[in-house]
Amino acid sequence: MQPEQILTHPANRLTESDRTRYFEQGYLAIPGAISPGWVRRLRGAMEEVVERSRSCTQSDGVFDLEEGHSAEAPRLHRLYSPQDHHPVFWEFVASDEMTALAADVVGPDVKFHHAKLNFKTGKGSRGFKWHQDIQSWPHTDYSPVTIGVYIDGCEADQGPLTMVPGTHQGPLYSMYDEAGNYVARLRDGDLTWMREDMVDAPVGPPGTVILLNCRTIHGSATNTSQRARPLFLAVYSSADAFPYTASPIDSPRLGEIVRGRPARFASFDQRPCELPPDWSRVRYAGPWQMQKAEEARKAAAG
Ligand SMILES: O=C(O)CCC(=O)C(=O)O
Repeated sequence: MQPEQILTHPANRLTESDRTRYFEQGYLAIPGAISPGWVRRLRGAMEEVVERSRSCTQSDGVFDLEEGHSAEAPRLHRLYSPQDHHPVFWEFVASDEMTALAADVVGPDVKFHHAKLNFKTGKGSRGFKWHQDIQSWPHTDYSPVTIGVYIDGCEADQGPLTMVPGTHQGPLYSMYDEAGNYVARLRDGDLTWMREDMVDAPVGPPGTVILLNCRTIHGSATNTSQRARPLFLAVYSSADAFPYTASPIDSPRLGEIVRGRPARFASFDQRPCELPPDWSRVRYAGPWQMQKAEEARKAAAG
């Protein structure tokens, strides 16, 4: 569904000015938007999955392990598809708490695509280079939104999400390097126009939400603090937007309607989107492995 049509439906949770800001900036931060009850449940589920990661010795399709991970002191980059590994996460994805927010920016009929839980354990956990999301999972329109929830809150030294306002209206850049490797980040040469004072890095207490449009340029810095920065991320679209490539992160829940009704017609936005590798044939390695592979290629090239 296109923004003009979405805005004809009354908002559920956001004020009209917040909605306008989302469509103007390409993101919106809402400090403490998620209720303390849900934050407590998410934290409990997260602690359970971290316990499970203690027996994990190498990254697999479930956990992406950070350097130095051990049974005694788990260090995790990410839990893939948390909604398939703990019932509380699916309950949350499909809850009114989340889908009412999603509906405010994608329209009344809401479809789930995928989710992940990024941990950024602290004491130097890597950040994310500048990227746009939609090139990794193209859809027939640009309604997809990622709803990020800072379970324990986020402060400036914990590597918050950083966004460049208005970039959802600009071009989609390549996520391949000059040699044709998919690197899930934008090329430095495409970003020479970017200045530090253009970047926004909202922070907030536990339950703070970031609504992020799929075209917006964003990234995040290293978590230099001693504290983990768990960020639960769930991707939704309008029910009438359809992915046309395999998803990098698969789930039996992909495509489930979590609010409203399924579509009878698809929505199309003609603006082009670069295609990712065919994720049904090429395993999606995640941004950290891609970064390491890129560093190794650079080192080998001298
Ligand atoms: O966890 C982060 O800091 C960034 C997450 C992100 O940009 C992504 O998963 O696409």
